Formats: sequence, structure tokens, C-alpha cells
Amino acid sequence: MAQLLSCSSSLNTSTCKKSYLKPLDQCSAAFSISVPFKTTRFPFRRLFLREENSKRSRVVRATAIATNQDAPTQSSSGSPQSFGVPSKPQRVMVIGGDGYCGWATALHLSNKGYEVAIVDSFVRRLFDHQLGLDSLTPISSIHDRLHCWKSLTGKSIELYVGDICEFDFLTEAFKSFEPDAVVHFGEQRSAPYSMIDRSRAVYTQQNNVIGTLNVLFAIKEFREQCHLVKLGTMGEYGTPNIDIEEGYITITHNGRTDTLPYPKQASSFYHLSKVHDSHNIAFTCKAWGIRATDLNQGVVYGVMTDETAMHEELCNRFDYDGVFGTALNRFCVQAAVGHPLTVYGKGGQTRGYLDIRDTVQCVELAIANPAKPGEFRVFNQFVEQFSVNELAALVTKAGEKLGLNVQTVSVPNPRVEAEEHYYNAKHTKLIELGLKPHFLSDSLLDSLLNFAIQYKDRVDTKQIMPSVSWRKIGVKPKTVTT
Ligand code: NAD
Ligand code: USQ
Repeated sequence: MAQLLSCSSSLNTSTCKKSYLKPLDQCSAAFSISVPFKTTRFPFRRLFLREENSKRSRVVRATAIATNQDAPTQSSSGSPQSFGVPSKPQRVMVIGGDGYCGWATALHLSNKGYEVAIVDSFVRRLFDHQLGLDSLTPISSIHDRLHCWKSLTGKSIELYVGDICEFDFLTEAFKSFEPDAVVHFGEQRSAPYSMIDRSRAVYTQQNNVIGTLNVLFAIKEFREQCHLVKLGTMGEYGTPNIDIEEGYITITHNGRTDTLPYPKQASSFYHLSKVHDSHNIAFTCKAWGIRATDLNQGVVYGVMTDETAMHEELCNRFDYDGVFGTALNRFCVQAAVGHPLTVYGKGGQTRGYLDIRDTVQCVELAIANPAKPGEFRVFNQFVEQFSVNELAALVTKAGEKLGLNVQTVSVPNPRVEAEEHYYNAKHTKLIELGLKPHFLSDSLLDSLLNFAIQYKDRVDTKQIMPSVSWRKIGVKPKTVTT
């Protein structure tokens, strides 16, 4: 735990270290700044040294020259350009743009002609260091990633380095970039991480709830037409014994009828932070006229998108460990290294799943079809439902075709959750907007397994078994054992 509670590091942004397919034309102007950061006894709240405001240099901007001829445009009302109003490309701020979903989305939007800025504190890379975890795939620094993207496509993505829980930083980023839409991925997103101990539970809710509140205040104060696209989670609903609707349910009670927010029954401090976010967003839509879309996303799998596949320097992260790894991605890595698939409990836990290529598509659809001022819109963002047992069976079958001997083990469930339950969640709104889903076909599982096999020498098998227990969470800081 000492390692977790006190650590310091220094991040040096470099200029044009590597040569890519095309030379960088402006690299000497970009990223020539050094940003020190240090964590303290409360490691998570302040990623950067607390200096006087005047000395802070948290905003690091890459070149911001628009190069796109075919950029999506925005009318003065904030809706997609269609009536010949003089146009400029839509400006999209991607908070959490260095993470798994955020990186793929930032590149996708940039490729589609949006002006993109990434906002990230890199706290996720810090969690990995603190817990001794690593992505299956080697991931480059954000600076190398952005240089590579610029050199391959000619498109610039701006970068704002900082913690959105610090309102001064967020204010600076908002005033400088002037977003038309904010896609907010920037949260602590692991349920097991939030259940390690009190300090991680508090950190998760503080980081997520305050970060989102700050985004809402920034929109109100500086960009009131800006559309908030917020990543929520299907886990907000829990596993009720009735169909799950998209955000709202119409109920008749004692002869009166109303349409109300669908009941929330989250089952970790992380999932609960998303419920709190949703309530705060819904309230500010009503009170201040904020326009917002809550994307209640299911479990994401896969790693490649058209853009991240363009160069190894653009490769996305792929978590397989017991804290950040998610079910299907974990099972593919387990099969690749000959570790039994870790089904928790009875394995009847059913969730919605989607390919990361659909995550980027859904976000783009939400941006291109914004919510109206004052509207709190909720989409259930997944394309198929599977139980954990079904996923294990699919991976076993696909693994056997590749000559792997795949076994499954029933692990005592470290979580408190229903292991056999009804699950039928609606997910039609994104399809109506034009989502073309990628389903989990045999060929996709083949390629995911082959991907895991390609990197299997990087797997630390000690990180595979779950090490966080919902029941054993306590006040004392805990070291996650391997
Ligand atoms: P991730 O951990 O890979 O990325 C999150 C990014 O946000 C990281 O780069 C992190 O450094 C950054 N971040 C966190 N707190 C921040 C702060 N206060 N200020 C600035 N940056 C901050 O997570 P992910 O898998 O990409 O998930 C992104 C979002 O999507 C999360 O909100 C998550 O809840 C949601 N989601 C993810 C999945 C999934 O399966 N991965 C499924 C459903 C919903
Ligand atoms: N599970 C296993 N074995 C494993 C891993 C998971 O049986 O090795 C089970 C879990 O017990 C759970 C289900 O699989 O019942 C899904 O677990 P997960 O770790 O894949 O996903 P979860 O913890 O729910 O969280 C992930 C993301 C989170 C997102 C959520 C969407 O980390 O950010 O919000 O998926 S959802 O599940 O729809 O809430």
C-alpha cells in the first residue's frame, strides 16, 4: 500500500522522437513542454503538483490547424448542419481520450472530420503503475500517439493534460477549445477497483461525480449550447426481473400514470457513481436547459478499430487483469495462455456486450443527432446479450478451432450479484439512428483470439485471478495481492 499512497513520477513530453510513414511538418512547435506530477497521501485527487495558478502549465496544446475539407458542420443552434448555414467543423472535446474507449473514439471522430481535443490526466496509466498491471498490448505515450496520427493523416488532435476535478483547468480547456460537443469518458471505470478499499471507493465517487459536475458547470458557464455525451453504464439498472427500458419507464400506480426514470440498482461503488452522475445530469437538463445524452454502455470487447489498426503506435490498450479486464477480453487472453476461463459463481450473469467498433459508431451517432436543449436522452448502448457461461462456451469452441485446449473453472464469485436471473434490455434507439452493429461472429472471435496469441508473451498470469472481494472491502488501505 505504501506504493499506492506515495508515489512521484515525472512525465516528459518530447518532440518528434520517432519517424513515421510521413515526416512531421510541425513537430518542433508542438509538445515542447515538461509537466511534472506527483501524488501525495491522497494520491488520486491531485495528479499534478499544487503550484500557484500562475505557474501551472497543465494545458498542453498540440498543433491545431484544421486540415479537413469534409468536416461535419454545425449550425448556430448546435444541430447538425443541413440548411446551408455558414459552417465550420464541429469541435468535439473527448474527456478520457487516452483510455480504451476514448482513444478509439478520438481517432474515429478526427478521421471523420471533426475537430477533436483530448482531455486526460493519465490517471489510468498511474493506476496501472500503482497496481503493477499492464495492458496486453504495448501502448505508446499520448504524445507519440498524436504525432503518429498527425504524420499518417495530416490531422491534428489538440491535447489538454489535467484533471477535470480541477475546475480552473477545465475552465481553461473549455475557453481555449470552445467545444460544440463533449464526450465524457474520463472516469474511474472499474467496479473491482472501486471495491478494493475505502480510499478507492471514495476516490471513484469523488473523481466521477465531481468531474461530471464540473463538466456540467463548464457547459452552463461557457458553452451553453454544447451537447454533453456522457458514458453511463448498463450496470446502473442492475438485473431486475422485468424488461429494462431505455432510460424511462411508464408506470400506472393507483390509477395515475407517469413516465419516470427507470429504477437504478447498481452493484458496486463504481456503478453507483454512474447513477449519481445520471441524476445530476438529469437535474441540470431540467434546471439549466443542458442538452445531454447518457449512453448506458454494456461491456466492451475487442481492440482494433479502422484507425487504431493504421499503425502500431496507435494501438489501443487491452486489459486482461482481474481489476480492469472485462469478461470477453479476459477470456480470450486466458484461452491464449492456457489459463482456465474464470467464470465467477454459476455463470448465469447476463450483460449487454458490444464491439469497440460499435462504441465509436454510437458516439458519433449521438454527436451527429444531438439532444435538444433541456433534453436528458438515454440510449442503451450494446448490441447483444450473453451470460458468462455462454461467453465461455463461445471462446472454448473458437479456441478449439485454433488448436487450443480451453478449460473453464468456476471461481467463487468475488462480487455480490445475481448469478441466475432474467435479463432483457431494450436497445433500439441507436439502431434507429443508424447503428450498423458488429455481432460476435466466429470470425471475430478467431481474430480476437489470434490477437491475444500474438501478444501472449506479455501476459502476466499472476494478474488473471480476481483479487478484490465485494464482501471483504474495509476501511484499511489494501494492497491488491497477485
Ligand atoms: P479507461 O480507464 O481506459 O479510460 C478512462 C480515461 O479517463 C483514462 O485515460 C483516464 O486517465 C481518464 N480519466 C479518469 N479520470 C479523469 C479525470 N478526473 N480527469 C481527466 N481524465 C480522467 O476506461 P474506458 O474503458 O475507456 O471507459 C471509458 C468510459 O466508458 C468510462 O466512463 C466507463 O465507465 C465507460 N464504460 C466502459 C466500458 C468498458 O467495457 N470499457 C463499458 C461501459 C461503459
Ligand atoms: N465475470 C466473470 N469472470 C471474469 C470477469 C467477469 O464471470 O473473469 C463476470 C462478472 O462477475 C460480471 C460480468 O462477468 O457478472 C461482467 O463483468 P466485467 O468485469 O466484464 O464488467 P463490469 O465489472 O460490469 O464492468 C465493465 C466495465 C465498466 C462498465 C460495465 C458495463 O469495466 O466500466 O460500466 O462493464 S455493464 O456490465 O453493463 O455495467
